[in-house]
Amino acid sequence: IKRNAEDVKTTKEVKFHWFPKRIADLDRCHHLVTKFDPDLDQDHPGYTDPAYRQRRKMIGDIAFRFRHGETIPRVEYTEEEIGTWREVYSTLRNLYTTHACSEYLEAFHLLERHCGYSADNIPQLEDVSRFLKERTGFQLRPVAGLLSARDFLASLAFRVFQCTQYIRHSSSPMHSPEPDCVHELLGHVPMLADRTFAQFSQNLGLASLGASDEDIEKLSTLYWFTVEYGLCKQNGEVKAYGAGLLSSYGELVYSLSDEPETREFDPEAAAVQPYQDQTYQPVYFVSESFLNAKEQFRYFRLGRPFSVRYDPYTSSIEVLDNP
Ligand code: HBI
Ligand code: FE
Repeated sequence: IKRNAEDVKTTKEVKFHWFPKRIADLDRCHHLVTKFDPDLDQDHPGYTDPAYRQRRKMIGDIAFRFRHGETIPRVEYTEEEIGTWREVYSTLRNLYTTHACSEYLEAFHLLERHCGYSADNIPQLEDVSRFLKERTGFQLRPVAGLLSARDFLASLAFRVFQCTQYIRHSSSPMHSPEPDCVHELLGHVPMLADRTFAQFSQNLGLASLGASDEDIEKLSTLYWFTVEYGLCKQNGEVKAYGAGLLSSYGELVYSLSDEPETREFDPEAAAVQPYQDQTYQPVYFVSESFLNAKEQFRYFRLGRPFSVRYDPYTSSIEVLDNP
């Protein structure tokens, strides 16, 4: 993305990008990436379906109009949309018992009990956001599509998860080239209800504030191999915790089979590992635990000339100079 001159501030002759300091500044972190947009990407399953594109615009408008602090408007999903959800939900649910980590399973059951998670209902973002806020302080805000890595990571620093509200095209229920509510609600949300995982996510976000483009690329890649495609050890078995796995039947089965290569998680290695957004990953990283991953990340070095601290009382960032 292009940024104009006023987005680049100078201190001590070091330039760094503008970044949000208060949680309401996230209203400015809305730069979308058009890579998988159904209006522009000819391979998108909804490209030739004007009704789908119209629906996407309607739901996208909720996100464009949304400002921090507002209630997230509810969407009345159509029978067709609920049908798509039902197909993915019922297929994946059977796999979770054997393939998902225990933290995921625990949260998933709570979401079924308290948050309208079921095969016949697409949960509302406002209800899920309230649930997360009570569990870990995370909250959701609606977003209209794939966000720039910089804006997406910045929101994590405030324990805000930018969440799509539309659903994938009904012609391809088991796959979507871009994030949609199936991916967010079944992949990300249960993990954000875990305290240690929530802290790890926020730490990735804090590290991204004001970072160089190169460091944003490293943090995104690290995010990719942990939050999206991470595996972990539990009672001598390997389980999935990555959202890209937990929202994809095919890759969830594949990642835990003996086919792919797996390596012990190491942040320095994961941050520079080439990744795949069109097909299954060539390699997966296995963490001992989230606590372990979080501790390892403390020693991850970036080129930023200052550090930041989050003040939870005011939901704002303090910048600390440390030469
Ligand atoms: N945007 N809406 C949305 N959802 C994501 O999960 C997401 C994103 N933008 C970037 C991103 N994820 C990551 O792949 C990293 O680049 C941070
Ligand atoms: Fe994701």
